Amino acid sequence: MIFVGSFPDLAQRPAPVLPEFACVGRSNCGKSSLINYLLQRKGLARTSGQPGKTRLLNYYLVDGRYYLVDLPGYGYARVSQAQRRQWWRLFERYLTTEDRPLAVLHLMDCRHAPSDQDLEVSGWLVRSERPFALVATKIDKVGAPARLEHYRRVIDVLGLGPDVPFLPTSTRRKQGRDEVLGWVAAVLTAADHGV
Ligand SMILES: Nc1nc2c(ncn2[C@@H]2O[C@H](COP(=O)(O)OP(=O)(O)OP(=O)(O)O)[C@@H](O)[C@H]2O)c(=O)[nH]1
Ligand SMILES: [Mg+2]
Repeated sequence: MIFVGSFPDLAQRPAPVLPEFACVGRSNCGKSSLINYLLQRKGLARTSGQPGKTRLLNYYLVDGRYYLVDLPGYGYARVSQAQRRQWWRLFERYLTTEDRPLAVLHLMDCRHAPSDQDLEVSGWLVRSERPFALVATKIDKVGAPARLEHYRRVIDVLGLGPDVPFLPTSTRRKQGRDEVLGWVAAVLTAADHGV
């Protein structure tokens, strides 16, 4: 794994063009933590108890084959309106423009019901026909008996069908890594075979 760099906008993304797996989700939902966990490199992607930590598009090259991309979270109240609007536009363009091979990990903190922005992002993903998976984060924060109910609420509010992979994770308890990497591998294999 190589950290390729941080880029303020889409025009400056790195060459070569390789498949990108973007971690998207609300501010503080655990995107950077998931990337560290997937790459088994503590502290590589910057994480924080304070929302708004990730401010650029951060690219990590994995096995020389694909990029994991850490994006700023949406819905962070403590940056200016103008900054939030700028990120949201960047984000929409990134998810809806067809200029690069892109698959998306849409992360949701499993404790919370999806927000309006989560719904909007989910709608973009469905319409884009790109491969995407829903990743439930921080499952250690919900007791096992209540988990299924939380999962069901997220899936129902987003209105997703059974064809969308649902991947529960906990970076704290180290759960879900094999499932997420398995999905990434399956998407890469399908792309290799032109599926
Ligand atoms: N209990 C628990 N806490 C987690 C888990 N994953 C992340 N966190 C915590 O959640 C907080 C936010 O994590 P980040 O990875 O920085 O979240 P982010 O989505 O990258 O946040 P922004 O970059 O600010 O949008 C940190 O305090 C993490 O330690 C998890 O699986 N379990
Ligand atoms: Mg982050």
